[in-house]
Amino acid sequence: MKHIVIPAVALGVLVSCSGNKAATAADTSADSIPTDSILIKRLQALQSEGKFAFGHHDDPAYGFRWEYQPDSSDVKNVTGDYPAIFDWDLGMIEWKADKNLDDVPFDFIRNQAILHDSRGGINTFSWHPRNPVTGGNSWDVNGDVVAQVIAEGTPYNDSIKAWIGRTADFIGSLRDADGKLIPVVFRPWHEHTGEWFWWGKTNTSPDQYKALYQLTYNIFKEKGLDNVVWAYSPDKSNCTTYEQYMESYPGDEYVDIMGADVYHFNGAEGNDIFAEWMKGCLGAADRAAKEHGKILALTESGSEALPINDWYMDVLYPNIKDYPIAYVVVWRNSNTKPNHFYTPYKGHPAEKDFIDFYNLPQTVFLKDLK
Ligand code: BMA
Repeated sequence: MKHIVIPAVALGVLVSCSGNKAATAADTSADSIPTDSILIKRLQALQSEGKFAFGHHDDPAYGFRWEYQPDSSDVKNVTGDYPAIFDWDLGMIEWKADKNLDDVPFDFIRNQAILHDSRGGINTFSWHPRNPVTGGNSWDVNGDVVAQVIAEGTPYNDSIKAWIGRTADFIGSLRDADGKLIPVVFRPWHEHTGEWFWWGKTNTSPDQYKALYQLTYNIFKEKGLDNVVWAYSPDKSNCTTYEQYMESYPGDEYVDIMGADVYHFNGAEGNDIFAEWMKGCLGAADRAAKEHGKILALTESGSEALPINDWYMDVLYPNIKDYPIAYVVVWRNSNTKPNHFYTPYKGHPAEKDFIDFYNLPQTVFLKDLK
């Protein structure tokens, strides 16, 4: 067995990296331990063992030529195991929709997240909200949105507060069989160093971005949620130096994970450029994590359609093995968008490479977490 067992419950008394969340000496009963601290401790344990969890977006919802089949997963079909992490997106919860922006029902997400947690898995969440000013989607950069939504007392400020509140309410509905909140990672306002989202670089000043992130955190706290591990996740665009990485950092009080989103797109750029991007953005995240006492993670990565058959072993792994990341998440295997997949499915030529990656002593899938 290559796998080492890291039980969720046997990690002892917990102290998180955010000063505001540190458990007090008197705080030793299981019930008084904030559940975010339990997850923080598990992620730190992975890092200190030189291992990293593998995550996949929408893993059990759909994959190559299937959707919503019980117990199905392209990762499981290839390796016999689920990813350690199920990654999900909450886009459209702000509009009180039943399904998210990729048509995944929120009830399905809730049920699967709770199930995954009950068997020792971890859940992480991003959020692609609509543009509150224009009504367009996250990629609609019109409307000078962040400046407007953070202006106290304005209608847009009311809207964003309500939207964030709905996101918090969903995360607050993730409860185990005993009614206890399950811990999750949330990485709002991701890839802000890129220019494609309304909260992105050319549409938002660093101070405005920080205010938006802090507002989000404060609304979750006002609602009493103690199950959220907060990730900061710049994209590799405009993220080649530490200064760029930290430019819009909301502050130690608000962040637990220094993340980076670094894709290899379709692989056409070549391996050297991917290595450079990783060194720039993940390297900066690594320095930031060390200097600020935070967890390091590759919050999103992947090579769309895996044109390089040994991408996991020959491209991804060599570029992460020297960084103490707690986890890496790769994006979704769409059933409707041709060639939009990031893990091999059964029969794909990259299958063997992915099994080799699975068998590395450093990689952690669900069975390793039990
Ligand atoms: C992108 C693509 C889109 C999807 C979006 C939000 O990377 O996968 O198809 O709608 O993420 O999940």
